[in-house]
Amino acid sequence: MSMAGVTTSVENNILIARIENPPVNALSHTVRGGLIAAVDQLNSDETLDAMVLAGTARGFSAGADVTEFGAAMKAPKLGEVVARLENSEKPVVAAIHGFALGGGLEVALSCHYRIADSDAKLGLPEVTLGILPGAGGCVRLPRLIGAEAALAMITSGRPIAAKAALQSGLVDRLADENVDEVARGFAADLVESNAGVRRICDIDPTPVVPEILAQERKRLTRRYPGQIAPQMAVDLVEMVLTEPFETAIAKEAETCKALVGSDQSRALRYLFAAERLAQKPEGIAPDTIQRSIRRVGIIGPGTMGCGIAIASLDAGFDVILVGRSQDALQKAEAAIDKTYGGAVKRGKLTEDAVAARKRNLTFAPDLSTLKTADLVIETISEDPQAKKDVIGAIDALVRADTIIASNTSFLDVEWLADCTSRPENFVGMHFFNPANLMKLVENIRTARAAPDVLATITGFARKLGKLPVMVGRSEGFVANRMLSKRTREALFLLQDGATPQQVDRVLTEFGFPIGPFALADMAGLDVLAATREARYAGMAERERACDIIETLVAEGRLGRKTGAGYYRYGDDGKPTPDPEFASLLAAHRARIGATSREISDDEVRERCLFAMINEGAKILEEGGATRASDIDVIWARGMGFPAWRGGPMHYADTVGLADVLAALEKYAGLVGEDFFAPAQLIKTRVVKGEGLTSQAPAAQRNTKRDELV
Ligand code: T1G
Repeated sequence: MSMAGVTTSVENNILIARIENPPVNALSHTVRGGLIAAVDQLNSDETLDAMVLAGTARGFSAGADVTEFGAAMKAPKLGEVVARLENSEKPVVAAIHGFALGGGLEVALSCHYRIADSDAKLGLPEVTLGILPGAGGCVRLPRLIGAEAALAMITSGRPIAAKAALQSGLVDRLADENVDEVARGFAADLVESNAGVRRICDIDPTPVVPEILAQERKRLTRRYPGQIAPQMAVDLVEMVLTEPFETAIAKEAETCKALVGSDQSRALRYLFAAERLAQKPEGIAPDTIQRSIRRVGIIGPGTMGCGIAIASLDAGFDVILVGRSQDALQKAEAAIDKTYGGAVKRGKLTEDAVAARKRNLTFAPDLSTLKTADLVIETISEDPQAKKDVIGAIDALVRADTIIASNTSFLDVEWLADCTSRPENFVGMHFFNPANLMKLVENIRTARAAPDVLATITGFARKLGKLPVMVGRSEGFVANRMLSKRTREALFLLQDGATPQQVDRVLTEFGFPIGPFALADMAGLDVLAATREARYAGMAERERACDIIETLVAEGRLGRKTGAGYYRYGDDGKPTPDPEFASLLAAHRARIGATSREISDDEVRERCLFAMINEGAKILEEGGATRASDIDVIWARGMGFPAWRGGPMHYADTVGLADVLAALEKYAGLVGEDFFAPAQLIKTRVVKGEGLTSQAPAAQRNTKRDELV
């Protein structure tokens, strides 16, 4: 028998119900209906003794259907489905392969037994969407595996491996192959031994000492500052330990429902969709056939080149790393060995795995070895002429269909494409340092690049485990271009009367993991001074005169590495305010004739963030990004913008774009037209009553109408 979303068949008196809702078996309305029908069939047909509930294709189930979140959930709701499964009179065995996530795991928890494929992942990722499990996960999991282990899963949102699930008691048995078969055998044994049902609702929760919950609250405040869902998870689990099962289930559903309507959840759900949309760059058909990439050439064995080499080796590619001298190549090899050595020490990789990767790596002192490369990434220093020469030389050497990518951070990609005879096969791939760890990659679409080349670099970056976002031609692309505006304002604020500690505090309170000045000290002020020098020609007068970095470098204060920069660093490596810096700043103010005034925290926040938002809007209107949501993915997933605020563009809409515009106009008067003249796009959208992330009128966008369980 088949019901849309769940199919059933019978084998030896055992009902096999299969969730079938590609791609990830989300628990949409039809699946929920199908699950109820399956339980009804099991309990009404006397010839049936037990049921195996399995998934299909990629996994068991990825949970509630996030595309249904905007509307009231149609009956049967998920809460009803899991109650019906748990209350079945005949045993139900979940056969989990691939993944059981969120509502998917809650369905499995309502089954009486759980068998998992040894490669399966089980988790409650709701917190990453700003909500909490709302169909019994917070109530059943602590009863089954204890409050502490349950809290760890609920508050981190991270799935656990099947083996760990077995150890904690979350699953009853692992299957090395064919989990459905094993589950069927398990069900047959249950019937044979008359074992009957075993419901989690009948387990009495084990109390937990209050200190553990208090410690957990403190840890979560530090780990997820500003986020409400993780804190509420502790309250929920505490409640679950004392309240009767049914009351706990009702309170859990209420909490989840309230969170779905929160701004934080809306922002995180927006990002979930934005991240996936970013993988489908505009103008490239999803079925575009990608070119085959096997061998990757990397030119420039510096930090960036080595990082990209490691990422490529880790993903199983052959890598040819080209450097100009043996000395440079030896240094590169030492750096790569050091990274891999660290991974072995931490137990992340075995010696054998490292040896296998190194076998795929060739160090080459000249370009000729690149003839066989399918993709060549150039990572030499940002010297325009040197880049031009190297790219021209690669072009003359490699196959006609080989893709050439430049890792430039701010050079004009069209000008670089002109150095080749293959502009259709030339793109930018902007990795971030350290490239083996940082997930974000800005792929740069050149005007003449072929669609299959763009599809290929998207696919290649994904294979490296990166999050690629396609951006357009624009100086500094999206991340660095917007960051430079925040840096500029942070420095202007120092001239106007703020301190590094105030600016850093305001931005970390906003949710950034680190403030701009502590970050600058970490990056090295000499490095930032060099970037400033490169940008000097394009700077306004006030920016040129704001030479605080140069003063610090001249004083030998290069940041953390010299023990002083904007802050002073003791042996513990912690930044502390430094009176010497305060005198340097006072001298700087006196020299340029700046008058210092009291700066409010609101002004710090608005100037730093609105300068970025304004730049983001300019990037959009110039085609440097095709979607506001792509900019948000870059910032929230790659640049530390608090994800629960959705990214800068989404945040502007939350504040209200008209208010952002009014503030920009105010600061244009206060700081200067050069710096705060509002982007035309913002003005137009405000006139139309639209936001940056959506064409829909603000009132329509902000309706609160979500129901889930
Ligand atoms: N609902 C609807 N669509 C989903 C979905 C979901 N839960 N999960 C994924 N998709 C779509 C996704 O948008 C994409 O679509 C395609 O599936 C492939 O996904 C009551 C409240 C399962 C590990 O948070 O973690 O249950 O872009 O590109 O990298 O307590 O998707 O192709 O059109 O991500 O292989 C909790 C979220 C829900 C799980 C697969 N569940 N999903 O990763 O592919 S809340 C989650 C994932 C809940 C209950 C509550 C991953 C994955 P498109 P993908 P992937």
